[in-house]
Amino acid sequence: MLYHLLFPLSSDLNFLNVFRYITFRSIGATVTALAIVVLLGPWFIATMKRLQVGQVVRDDGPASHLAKQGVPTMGGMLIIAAIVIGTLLWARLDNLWVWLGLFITIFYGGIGFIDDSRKIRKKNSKGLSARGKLVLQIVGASLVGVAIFIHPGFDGHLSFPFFKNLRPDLGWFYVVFAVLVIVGSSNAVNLTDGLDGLATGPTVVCAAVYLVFAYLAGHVVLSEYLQLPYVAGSGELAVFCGTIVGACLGFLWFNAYPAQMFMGDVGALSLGGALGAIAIIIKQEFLLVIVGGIFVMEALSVIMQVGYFKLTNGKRIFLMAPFHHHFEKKGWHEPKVVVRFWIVSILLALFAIATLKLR
Ligand code: 57M
Repeated sequence: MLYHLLFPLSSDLNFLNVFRYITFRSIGATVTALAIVVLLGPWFIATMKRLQVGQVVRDDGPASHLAKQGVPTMGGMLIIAAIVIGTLLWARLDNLWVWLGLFITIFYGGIGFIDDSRKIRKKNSKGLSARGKLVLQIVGASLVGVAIFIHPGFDGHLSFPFFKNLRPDLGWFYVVFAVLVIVGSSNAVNLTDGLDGLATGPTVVCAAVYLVFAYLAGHVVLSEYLQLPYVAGSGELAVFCGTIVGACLGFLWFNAYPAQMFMGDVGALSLGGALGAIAIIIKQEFLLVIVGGIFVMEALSVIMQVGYFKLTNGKRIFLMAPFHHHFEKKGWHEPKVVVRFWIVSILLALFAIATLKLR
């Protein structure tokens, strides 16, 4: 909005020219989203406490988690508000990619909202059924996939880190692929969100890396130089990524151990969906496996554990899945598990950035 309001005045007021630059607006968006969450956080926590929107903790998990019963949850609503306000303020609003990012964030946030509120309102309710959740996630992701597919600039070629000349064309199957990436990413972040700051930290790292890649993918010269697929207009997604970085950093202020609030499914599903959609739009889907490696490992640990459990009639690979619980059960203190996972996440991000020069 600021771009549309202020940039046209730059012929008279030269300094307003700065609103032309994606870099400047991305920084503005990051700081705005961070400020919204940090400033409104105490009010939000107090309101959630007053409304008794507290976490219902399962009693079959690590014993230390029982103390988390009643911690205010659904902080994802604050994250989404910061992302939406930050994006509307700082991004160009004539950009389809920005609207798709906002759409998936709000749509998946809505799914999480229904799920969370059911769990909180009715004790012993498991929220939305797994199937119901999945169907809604597929509907939302399909709308994004179809919007990309019918866009005049659609290119169904995949791109891979390291193998820059390998570019198979998926054609219409790209829509199915988009659904797999968005739904998978959303659920993987959701599974990871089980310790204070565990999902928030790697989400900041992922969004920061995608901020850089979105900027490059939307830049004719730089994308060509780095042999990245050029996606016209995708640079604006850097602004959207900035709001995710800012909102999650702000949230971490309260979500760091010992957490004063959790994000709930409303936060985890929407952030994961947004990361998946960004990866699809800028055609860096496989990069998400590297930069979001923590989410991938968490999801794999569940698949392996459940598969092995069924095959062997009750034997386990990990002491408990998702595998952050495994380390807790081994006696690691919660912040130690979280910070070590962050370290791995940062290393993976550096590796992801290195793929720009490795081919
Ligand atoms: C949700 N939710 C947390 C919070 C957060 C298939 C199966 C493996 C699914 C999995 C599952 O349900 N995962 C998704 C994980 C929950 O957090 C809430 O949920 C939101 C995210 N969706 O924002 O609102 C609990 O996580 C802790 N937490 C923190 N700090 C945070 O910042 O400490 C969350 C955020 C909170 C809090 O304790 O209550 C969750 O873990 O429930 N299921 C599981 O994860 C279960 N695993 C399991 O059953 N494993 C089995 C195998 C055979 C499937 C096994 O290994 O034996 C565990 N979850 C829990 N207890 N709570 C098992 C025990």
